Amino acid sequence: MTNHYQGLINKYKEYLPVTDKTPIITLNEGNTPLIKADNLAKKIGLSSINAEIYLKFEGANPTGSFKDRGMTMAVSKAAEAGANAIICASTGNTSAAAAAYGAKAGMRTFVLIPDGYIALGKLSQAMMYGAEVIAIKGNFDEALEVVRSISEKYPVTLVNSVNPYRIEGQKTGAFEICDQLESLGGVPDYHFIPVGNAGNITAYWKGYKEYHALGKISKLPKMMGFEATGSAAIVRGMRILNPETIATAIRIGNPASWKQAEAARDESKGTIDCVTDEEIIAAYKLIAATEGILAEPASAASVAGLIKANQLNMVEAGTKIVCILTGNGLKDPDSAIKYSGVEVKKTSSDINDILKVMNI
Ligand code: AN7
Repeated sequence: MTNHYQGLINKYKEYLPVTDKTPIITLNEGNTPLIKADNLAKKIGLSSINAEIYLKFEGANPTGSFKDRGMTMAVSKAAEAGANAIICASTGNTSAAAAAYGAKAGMRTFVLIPDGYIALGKLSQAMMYGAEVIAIKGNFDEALEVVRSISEKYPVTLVNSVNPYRIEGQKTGAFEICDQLESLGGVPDYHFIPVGNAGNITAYWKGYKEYHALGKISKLPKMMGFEATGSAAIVRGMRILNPETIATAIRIGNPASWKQAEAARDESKGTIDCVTDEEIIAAYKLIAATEGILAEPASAASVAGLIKANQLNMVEAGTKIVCILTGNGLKDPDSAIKYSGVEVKKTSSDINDILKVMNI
C-alpha cells in the first residue's frame, strides 16, 4: 500500500463509473491547489465586505489545464472498451490533454484545431506527445461537427466533452473544492468559471449536486459562468457564426453543453454573463501581479466575471467565492509578453550599468 497520490480516479472511484476491470490511464492529475487570494480580494474591494476569494489553479494539472480531469476518465473508458484511437476538436487544451493521455494509453490520437487560433504552448504539447495534428480552415465549432461525424462512422473514440466520461472526470473538481474547504464549511457561496463549450460548468454543477445528495455539503453554490463578449452565444441566445476573443480557448460560438449550462445557472440561481477582452486582459494581469499566479487569458474570465458581478452588487457580504483558473499561463507566452506592459531592460554586464538601470 502506498499513500502517494495516484490521480483522481483512484481518489474518487466510488463516485465514478469505473470498476476493477477499468484500466486506469492516469498522469496523477487533480489534487490542484486552492489558493486563498487576499491581495486580490483587497484590490477589487471584496475584503471590505468580508468576502473571501479562493483560486482553484487547474494550471497545476500535468498538461497544464483542467482538461486532464475529463481526459483520464474518457481515455480509461476508451481503453476499457478496446479503443485504439481517439479524436477531438480543440481550441488547444483538449488537444494537449488528449495527446498526453493517448500517448500514455498507446493509442493513436487525432486532434483537429482551428488553424492559427491556438496558443503555441498547446500546439507544441500535442506535437510532442505524438498526436496527429490537423489544422482546419475553420473555427472550433466546425471542427467539432467534423469530429462528431468521423467518430460516428469510424473506429475512433470521440473525447470532446460531449463524451459523458469527460464530465464525470471533471466533476471531481467540485469534490476537491468541497474537501479542501471542509474545515471552513465545505462549500463556496459562489463558483465563478469561464464558459466556452460549457462542459466544465456542467461538470462542476453535477459534482456539487452529487456531494449535496450524499450529505457531504449542506448547500449549493451559485454557478456564475462567463463567456467572452465576442463569443457569447448563451448570453445572446443565438449561435455565433464567427466567434472572436483574444481568449482563444473560449473562442466558441455554439457550446455543446449549452442547455446543461443554462440548467446549472437556473437551478443554482446563478448567472451566465460575458466579459470583454479588455476585462479579461485586466483580470489576467491582476491575478499574476497580486497573487503570483499566471493563468491563461481564458481562465481570467472567471476573475473578470467576479469583478463585474461585484460592480453590479451581485456579491453578498461575508461570502466564500471560488474562481476556477482553468489553464496555465505558460501555455501562451505570446499573450503574457504582449499584455504584461513590461519592458526588458538591456545593459552591458558591468555592475555600474546594471545598478543604473535598477535605479535603487
Ligand atoms: C483554459 O480545449 O474547449 O466551457 O478545446 O481551455 O468546458 O469548454 C477549451 C476550453 C476554459 C472552457 N478555460 O471550458 C478546448 C476547449 C480554458 C479552456 C475553457 C477552455 P468549457
